[in-house]
Amino acid sequence: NRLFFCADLNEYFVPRKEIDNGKFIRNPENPSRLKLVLNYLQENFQAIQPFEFGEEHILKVHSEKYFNYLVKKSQEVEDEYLPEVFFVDQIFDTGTPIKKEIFFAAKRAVDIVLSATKYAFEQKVITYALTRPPGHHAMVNYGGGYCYFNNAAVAARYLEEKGMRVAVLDLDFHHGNGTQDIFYKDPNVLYVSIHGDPRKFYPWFSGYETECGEGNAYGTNLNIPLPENSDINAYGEALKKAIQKLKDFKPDALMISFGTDTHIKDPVGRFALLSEDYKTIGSSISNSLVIDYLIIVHEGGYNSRSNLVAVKNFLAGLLG
Ligand code: SP5
Ligand code: ZN
Repeated sequence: NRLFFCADLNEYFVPRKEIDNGKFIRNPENPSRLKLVLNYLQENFQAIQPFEFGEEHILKVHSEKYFNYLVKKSQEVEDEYLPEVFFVDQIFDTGTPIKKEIFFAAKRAVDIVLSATKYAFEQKVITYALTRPPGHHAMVNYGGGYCYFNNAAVAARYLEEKGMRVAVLDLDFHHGNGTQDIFYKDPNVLYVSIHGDPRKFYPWFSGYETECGEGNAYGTNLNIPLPENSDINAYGEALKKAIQKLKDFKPDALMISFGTDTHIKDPVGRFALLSEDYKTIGSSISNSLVIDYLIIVHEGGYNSRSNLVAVKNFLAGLLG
């Protein structure tokens, strides 16, 4: 088998509530959403043992100010703290509460993705990192969108420091504003994202097609927003553009930020991808790109059945 996985669902970390549309709702980012995927990976592929990495890896993408905020606030908090003033608290929404366990869980999620990345690099195999909390909304200075540390970005920087050109393809329903923020001025890391149009969907303040990168990194950021209810026809067209951009960049390593909240049955995302479409997506990627190192990082996806079937079909398409 060409695929190995590294997983930890951090089951002790369960955010309870968030504010959606002015009302308290149950926070959908919980461990049970990924349990079927974990079983599937365990039954079909070999596991990689996770290592503990130093905090310095996290500090290569996040500011000390934000890192220290998380440490301090998680030590002080009782129960669950929702940010009171966004951007004064180093958190920008109510999906991202602070609990005692959060620093440990967020650090562990980074370690899972770094372990999968190191293994892919050393063994030249494809690896899947299944963990939570997810990462792609976490910015240099702020957490948000259920994300505390940007798992994929820490791993992308780890590869970058080994001298590689790295591309991040973000297939979560939501724009990965955090990953974009972290690499916006970095010409060695390409960020490409297909997502719900931010004029209508979270994260609202970024994900527009006019955001292309800055300075000598201009052209290394590509946003492809799509309207509500986009199906595989629209999605396939977007994926073609994304793949062409990746080809032109010629990366040594590719990280896929894989969210299954693009599935029609996902309760948070608003696309209309069907289960079998994920095979098409997986095979389009592997048929058109030759890349030495490939790491898939799980992001969003809030229906445990669609998480399972999307991952299963995506890997079936990808591995051929
Ligand atoms: C990692 C990730 O997928 N984060 C997504 C964060 C989205 N948070 C805002 C969601 C608000 C959408 N409300 C949908 C109505 C469900 N009742
Ligand atoms: Zn998402």
